Amino acid sequence: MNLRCVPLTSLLLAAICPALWPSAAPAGAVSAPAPYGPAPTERQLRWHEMEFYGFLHFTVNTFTDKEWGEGDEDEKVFNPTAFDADQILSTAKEAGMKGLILTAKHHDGFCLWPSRYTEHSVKNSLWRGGQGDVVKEISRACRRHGLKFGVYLSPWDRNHKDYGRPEYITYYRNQLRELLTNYGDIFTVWFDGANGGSGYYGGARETRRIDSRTYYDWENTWKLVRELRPNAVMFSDAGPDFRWVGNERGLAGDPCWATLNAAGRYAGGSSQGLTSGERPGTHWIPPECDVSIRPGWFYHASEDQRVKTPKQLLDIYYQSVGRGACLNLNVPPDPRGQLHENDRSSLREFRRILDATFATDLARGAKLTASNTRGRAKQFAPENVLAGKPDAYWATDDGITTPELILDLRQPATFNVVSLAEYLPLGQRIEAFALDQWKDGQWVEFAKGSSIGHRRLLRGDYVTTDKVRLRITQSAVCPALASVGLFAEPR
Ligand code: FUL
Repeated sequence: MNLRCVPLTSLLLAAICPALWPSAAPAGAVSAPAPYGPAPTERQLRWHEMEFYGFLHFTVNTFTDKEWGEGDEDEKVFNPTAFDADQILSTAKEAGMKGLILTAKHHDGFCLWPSRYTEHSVKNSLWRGGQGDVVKEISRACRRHGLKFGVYLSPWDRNHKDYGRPEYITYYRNQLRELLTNYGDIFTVWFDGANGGSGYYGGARETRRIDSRTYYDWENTWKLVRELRPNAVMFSDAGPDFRWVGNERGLAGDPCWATLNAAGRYAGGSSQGLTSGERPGTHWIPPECDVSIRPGWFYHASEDQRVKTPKQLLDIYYQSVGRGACLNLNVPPDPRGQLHENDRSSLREFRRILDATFATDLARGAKLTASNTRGRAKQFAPENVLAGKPDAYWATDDGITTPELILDLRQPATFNVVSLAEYLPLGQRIEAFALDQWKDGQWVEFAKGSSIGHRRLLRGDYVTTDKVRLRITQSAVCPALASVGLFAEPR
């Protein structure tokens, strides 16, 4: 092709048929929208992509049938009869989890790894003759099965004699250092907000209260994590990388903003505003929904018949992942050191339904018409929302905050789930939207919402139509929409 002919050809085509050649501007000539408000870091973006991962609550409680150990448990009670990291990992993988977070130490202070800073660990248990290391086995199994590995290290320690004193902070950081240097890559460190109270405390058996705002000196602990594992994201009630959603039922708010006003917040502080986030917010601190597949966080045989059903898990999924949060689903190993069959079968069916739902995107191949495209540039064309490319998005001109996008499906399709996603590097921009179906010669609204963020799933009655219209009804600045999908749950 004669390259010198291209501009002329472009102009001619654009003049004759703008619909076929919407890119009046040469690629790159139109600038991208300016980011709005706080935006995610690279490590936060990687975390958003995970969407669904698991929690493993496992310690002496698994053998004493408690939820919170006192700290005075004999190490010998920890004795899984058939510990099998591969059984746990293959279950998590089949369920679609992208990572697992292990309670390396829960409030009882018992360490699942042979820490050199305490005797209260697996090294004094009967399991594997005191030679075992659960952190090592789970972290290695994570790598074998392609899942990321994360650690939970309870700040509250009901065993340690120094808890409540400055010496304990040194102990805590020493343990963190062990976990972050001896077990390979770590995707997250999970800092629990539950703090202080009665305990064994090296034999003192008393109640110790701490000031959660100052005692832990979080700033310096966060620094240590950044230094040792710069790619790891940190959780607490207040971030810094992702936040607690404010309940343990796995439910994000509606709306759910990824942003928060960070000033004055700390782990163990007020949970006000955590469920819905705050707009526009000073920081990007998106929510994680943590919830257990059973009533308790630890395994109790008495709860074997109370495992959440696939339907309950799906409802949680749509109200967590479907509202732009990540879902952290706890699956507690039993005294064998394996996941119970009831939990496994519920997870299997949950996954089967999700896979069947998202196998076919009924919007693929649709003809798209937007009321506005930024600079009429191909780079920001509406087709980007169907492209499935992480860096492509549809954007409008600055000042155009209520555009419309029509998806002509070319033939009738039946769906009950709509999936939307914003292009996160430019911040959370869209504040309200509505969806219409073409029905009996007119547009009829069938769903509406406010926040979108990383992913918004609207699940409702089945709709059969050959045309769908998305109306952005409020946006702080011009929207940047990364994807639109239409899906049908199996009936
Ligand atoms: C809470 C803890 O007290 C529970 O035992 C559990 O670990 C949950 C995830 O966090 O704060």
